[in-house]
Amino acid sequence: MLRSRRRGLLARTTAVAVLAIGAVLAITGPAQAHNYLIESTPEAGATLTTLPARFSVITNGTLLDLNKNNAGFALQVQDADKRYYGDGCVSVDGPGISTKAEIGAPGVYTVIWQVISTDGHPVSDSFQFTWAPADGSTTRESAGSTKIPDCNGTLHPNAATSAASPGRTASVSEGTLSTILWIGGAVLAVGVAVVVTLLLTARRRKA
Ligand SMILES: [Cu+2]
Repeated sequence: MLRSRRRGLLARTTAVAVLAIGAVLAITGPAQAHNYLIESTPEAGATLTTLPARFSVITNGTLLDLNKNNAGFALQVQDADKRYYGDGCVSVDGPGISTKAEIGAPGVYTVIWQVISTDGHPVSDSFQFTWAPADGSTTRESAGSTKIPDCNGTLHPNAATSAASPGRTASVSEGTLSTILWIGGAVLAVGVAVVVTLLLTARRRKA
């Protein structure tokens, strides 16, 4: 008798807690969305047969080019031997970034990109494509460089961590705040669940 009542109490507490945590998740969830890639030139995994004017990455939302100096943005093209192609200059336009297309010998290339999300947080990723010029022409081939392109000295790729640090700092503090809110919400939810269950039990005992 006592055991079954206790089991019922546990089941009710769990059910209420799960519902409450679900509600907390539903509220805090959307705040953590970041920009993600929806389209690129070339497409990830594609075989490129003619060189476009520009390489680009388009995300799902407006990018945050706060100082209009492209800080924190990058679009690098690298071959299998880790040589970079292009001048490293990046244009930020709404939800996307682009750079003048330059490439070397036919083969597999990696595009490395980084943007500042709508919410101020840096997001980066990479994808590969294959360069196989249709006519076998090598007239547009560039020699590439072992150094990260710095857009004619205007970027400081090796100091990228310091350039991106305002975003990173914001990311840490906002992340911590959101974690505190989340844990606070979960603790509150469990507390409410326990109180509600105890009240229900007490009422049933009286009756
Ligand atoms: Cu964020």
